[in-house]
Amino acid sequence: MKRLFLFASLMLGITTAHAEGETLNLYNWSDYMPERIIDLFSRETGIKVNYITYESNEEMYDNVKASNGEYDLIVPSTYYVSKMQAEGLLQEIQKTRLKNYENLDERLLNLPHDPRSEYSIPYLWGTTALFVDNAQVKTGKLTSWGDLWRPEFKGKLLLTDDMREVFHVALRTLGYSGNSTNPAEIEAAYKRLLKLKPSIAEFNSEEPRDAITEGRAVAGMIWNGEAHLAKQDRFTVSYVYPKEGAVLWIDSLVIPKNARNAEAAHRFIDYLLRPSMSSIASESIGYATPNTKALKLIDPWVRGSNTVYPDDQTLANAELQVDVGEALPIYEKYWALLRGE
Ligand code: N2P
Repeated sequence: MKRLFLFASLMLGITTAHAEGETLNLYNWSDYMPERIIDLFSRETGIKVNYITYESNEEMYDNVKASNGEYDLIVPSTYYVSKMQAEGLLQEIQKTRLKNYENLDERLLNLPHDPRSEYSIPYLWGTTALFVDNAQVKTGKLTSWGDLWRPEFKGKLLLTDDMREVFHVALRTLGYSGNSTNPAEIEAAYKRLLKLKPSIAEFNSEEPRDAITEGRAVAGMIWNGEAHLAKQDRFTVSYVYPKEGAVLWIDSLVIPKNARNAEAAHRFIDYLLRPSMSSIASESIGYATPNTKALKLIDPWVRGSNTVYPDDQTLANAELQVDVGEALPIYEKYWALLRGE
């Protein structure tokens, strides 16, 4: 027994030595990859993971575009997968290297942003909807995005620091698509947002749940995973799907064309596709996994949560984000004006 143990640790030593010095530069949203997964991966492969964060697709895109191979793996939303692919910024994923690819739910593959799933592997998906701290808002329920414009919220709202999402909300209250490419509609949304401005306590995509748990905001818009975690700290918080429909998004793993360590990126993707790892991700950060086998391992308390795994009707009423193509500079212009830049 003792011998076997010695042998096993020698083997482990050899494996570690093999990849010693290797690094995977993971460029990802904040709070979007549990440390436990990174630790387990590094222990098994000897590859060190350098976790660098961004707070928005736009920030990530600018940095990847200007990069010189510094990023091996990134996690854009649908509309940046298609944009970056069209601009030649991504490399094809070698699916033959992914033993666990078959665990993925087919409904999240071959979607319009990557019609043959050649460049992206879904990591997590989720929603952006309303939250309210019922202990502090006593004037009736919040049921629609439009309720955020109530005068009582002056200086008390949290919004994600996310251009497309914030415009999505305003566009929906006007009855337009959250993916509008019509300049007049985008301008109307901007004017509507100007009216909301006095109510905005903060735009926060770094640690949005802190604004809730520390009492800086009493209502607003937030990602479902952040709401799931905030609710555990502050029981009076609820996550509400607005009647105009939630924002629906999918974030995927992609490898930049100029990545220095595409080999390690593939290994990490395959590692994440293991049901045991995918379920850790969903459970600990409160977003939904696209991994069918992982679903079965998830704590029923999380699996059964309508915040983390929205019901079919909520999903049918939500709108998936897509690329707005040439309308993007129009959004950017109004976003800068809104933010006072
Ligand atoms: C979590 C990031 C959520 C990603 N911090 C939203 N698409």
